[in-house]
Amino acid sequence: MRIDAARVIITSPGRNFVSVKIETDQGVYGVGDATLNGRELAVASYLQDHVLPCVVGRDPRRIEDIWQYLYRGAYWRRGPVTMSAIAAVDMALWDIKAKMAGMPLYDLLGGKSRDGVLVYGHANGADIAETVDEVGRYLGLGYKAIRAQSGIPGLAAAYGVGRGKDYYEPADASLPSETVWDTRKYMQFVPGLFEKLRETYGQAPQLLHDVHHRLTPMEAARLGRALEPYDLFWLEDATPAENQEAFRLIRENTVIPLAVGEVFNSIWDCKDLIQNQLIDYIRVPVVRAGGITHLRRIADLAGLHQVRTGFHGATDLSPVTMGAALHFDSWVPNFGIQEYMRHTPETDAVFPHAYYFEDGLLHPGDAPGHGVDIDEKEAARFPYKPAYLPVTRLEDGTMWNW
Ligand code: GCO
Ligand code: MG
Repeated sequence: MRIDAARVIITSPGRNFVSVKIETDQGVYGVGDATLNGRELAVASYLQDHVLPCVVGRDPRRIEDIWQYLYRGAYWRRGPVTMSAIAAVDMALWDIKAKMAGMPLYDLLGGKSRDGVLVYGHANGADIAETVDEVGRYLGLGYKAIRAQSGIPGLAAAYGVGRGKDYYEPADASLPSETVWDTRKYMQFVPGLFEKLRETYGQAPQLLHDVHHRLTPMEAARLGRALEPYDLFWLEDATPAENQEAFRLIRENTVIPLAVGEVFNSIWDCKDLIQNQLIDYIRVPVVRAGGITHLRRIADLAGLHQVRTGFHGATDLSPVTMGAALHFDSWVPNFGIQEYMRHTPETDAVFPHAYYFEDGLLHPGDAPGHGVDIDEKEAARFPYKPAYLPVTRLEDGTMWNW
C-alpha cells in the first residue's frame, strides 16, 4: 500500500481552515486538520513545501514510522507550525487505517470507555445580567457544563465576549485589533459573576472560566481562592505556562482545579506540570501536538498522575479536529471534558461529519475513520481571507498577553 497524493486544502467558510487530504493507491483517503489561527499560511507552506513531498510514496499503514520520520527528520523539533503540520498528516493516516479496518477510530484506539463525551459550551454577555441569561439559555439547550465570560466594567472589550452569541470568533480583522486590559478591574469583578450564577442556578451545573493567560502566578492564586466557594470545574490558563514552575505558586495557594495547555505543542511543554501534579486538566488538542500518535503519549503520562484531559475545542479547531478528538475522548481512560464551540452551518457544510450533540454530550458517530470529510467543491467557494487574533495592552500602552 502506498500514498499516491497528499494535498493542502485552504478554505474560509467564515473563518480560515487548513486541511490535508492524503490519497492512497487503494482508493481510501484520509483527512487531517492543520489550522493555526492567525498563522495559517505558515503551516500550509510547511506542509506543501517540506512535509507532503516526503510523505508521498510511503506506506500509510506505518503511522509511527512516518511520525518519527517527520519529527526527528526535520532536525528542528517542536513548535506550533511543525507540530500542527505533523498532526494533520497523523490524523489523516489514522483516518485511513480505521477506514481500512472498517472501524470507527475509537475502536482502533481500544474501544469506548464511556457512552458519550461531556462537553462544555460558551456563555458570554456584556455584563453579569446578560451572562447569567446566556448560561440559562445553554442550560435550556441541554448543556451540563458551561464556561462563563463577561464584559468587565471600565474595559471596552473583554476576552471571550463576542458580537455573536452562538459563533464566537476572536480572529476578527485583517490586521490585529487592539484591546485594553486591567487586572484589578477584572479581579474585583469576576467572583461576583460566579456568585450570581450559583445563586441563580444552584450547585448542579458545571461552571468553567478562562483567564486567558492574563494574570501573574500570585494574582492567579488570589483569584483561585476567591472563586473556591463557587465550585468551578476549572480555572483555565490562569498564567502563561512557558515557565511550568510558575504553577507551583498557584497550586500552593488555592485548591481550585487548574487547566492549561491549549497553546502547548508537545509532551515537553507539560511534563513538569503533569509529573508534579501542578494541574488537573491538560488541554493540548490533537491538532496542536502532533496528532493522535503524540497526544496518546501525553494522555498516558497524565493518567499516571491523575491529570485528566480537557481538550481545546474553539471554532479555530476544524470539524476534523473535533471528530478526531471525540474518538480520542471516547476511548481515553483519563477523560475529563471536551470544549465545544459550535461551527457555523457554512463550516459544517464544508466538513460533513458523523458526530452529533445530544443531552449535553457529543457522540463521535460510528462511521469508519474519524467520521469527518471535506467537500472540496464547497471548500472552493470560500477563498482564504487574512484574519488575525487581537492583541492587548495595559491602560498605559504596555503590551500584555491577549
Ligand atoms: C478557548 C481559547 C480560545 C482561543 C482561540 C485562539 O479556551 O477556547 O482560549 O478562545 O482564544 O482558540 O485561536
Ligand atoms: Mg482558553
